[in-house]
Amino acid sequence: MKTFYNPDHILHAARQEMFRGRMVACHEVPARFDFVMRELERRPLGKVLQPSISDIELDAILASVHSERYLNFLEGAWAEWVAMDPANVERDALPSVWPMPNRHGFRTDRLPENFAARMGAFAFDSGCPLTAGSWTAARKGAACAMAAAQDVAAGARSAFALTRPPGHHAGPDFFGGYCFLNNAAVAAQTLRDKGVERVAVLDVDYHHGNGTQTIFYERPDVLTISIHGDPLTEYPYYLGHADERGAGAGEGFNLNLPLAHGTGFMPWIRALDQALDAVHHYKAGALVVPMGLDTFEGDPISGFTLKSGDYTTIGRRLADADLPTVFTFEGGYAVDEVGVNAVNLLAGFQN
Ligand code: Q9C
Ligand code: ZN
Repeated sequence: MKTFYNPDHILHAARQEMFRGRMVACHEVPARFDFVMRELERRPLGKVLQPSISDIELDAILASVHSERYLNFLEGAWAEWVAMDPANVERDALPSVWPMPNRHGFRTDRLPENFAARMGAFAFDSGCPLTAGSWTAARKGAACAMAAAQDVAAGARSAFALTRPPGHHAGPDFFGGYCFLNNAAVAAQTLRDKGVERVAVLDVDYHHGNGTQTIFYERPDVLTISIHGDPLTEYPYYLGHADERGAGAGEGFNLNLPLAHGTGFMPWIRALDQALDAVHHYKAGALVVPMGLDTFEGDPISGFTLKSGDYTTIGRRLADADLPTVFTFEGGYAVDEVGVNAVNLLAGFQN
């Protein structure tokens, strides 16, 4: 399989994230990308190349998965942050105030003019710093996802979009969980636009794919499935329960498989088989796998206990679905091992 990589990922390098009243070092660091790249050089899967996607194509696909006002906000956010206080060039931007539902709903129909207040309206946590280069890095990453999907739509068995920041927590009009633009949704929508009638997204990141679920929640043409830590105890907490099944025309086309903190490989792979049954039953024409490696036993912020060798098995099992498949790079914060685990999964798929 080809790997479409984002050389501009490095433009997104935040320093600290808010965690329980303190600023702590970011988990989502540029070295994650380097470890995957190095492992791909050691165990090649195919060509490694940059995407060639025009700005027009990219704008069109982004507009079909995110709202216009959200994209406008992200594009201008850094300039606004610095305009608010010139000293802000030294600090990453984080939200500090959020809308809460009241008797009028959320009233985000009338966005505040104040930048900090507007930022809170588009964010769901304070652990996702926005830097001077976040927009460009995320945008170029979305181009990788689009290129990978185009390659698969043109007949490739599989393709890998290697980029950061990750994407699966980004919704139609919100960022959070280290994600700004939803790369997996971009891949799924690209496959739809290229004529694949039914696309399945099977999210294997430790955290529920709340962004992807929200983007496709009312649509029957994209089946969204997520295997993740139970939101009762695990991030992102407010979405990802088993009773979320889709709505309207999308009813029955979202499947959540939450598993308890501490879950090991045997129950995890049973959930994967259940997910693959749903993909088969849906008669999907293509598969998108938001590939998080934070299910690993050594992950510093997650709670499953998968081992490096398990990722090879997962890759094989995914290949058994016998569908054209796009992989996007999502979480995985045991930095030294993330390359081996990612390439184990991809090689397991390919071999
Ligand atoms: N101190 C992805 O895996 N923070 N996002 C948890 C850690 C949020 C994970 C608290 C985790 C987001 C793409
Ligand atoms: Zn994750």
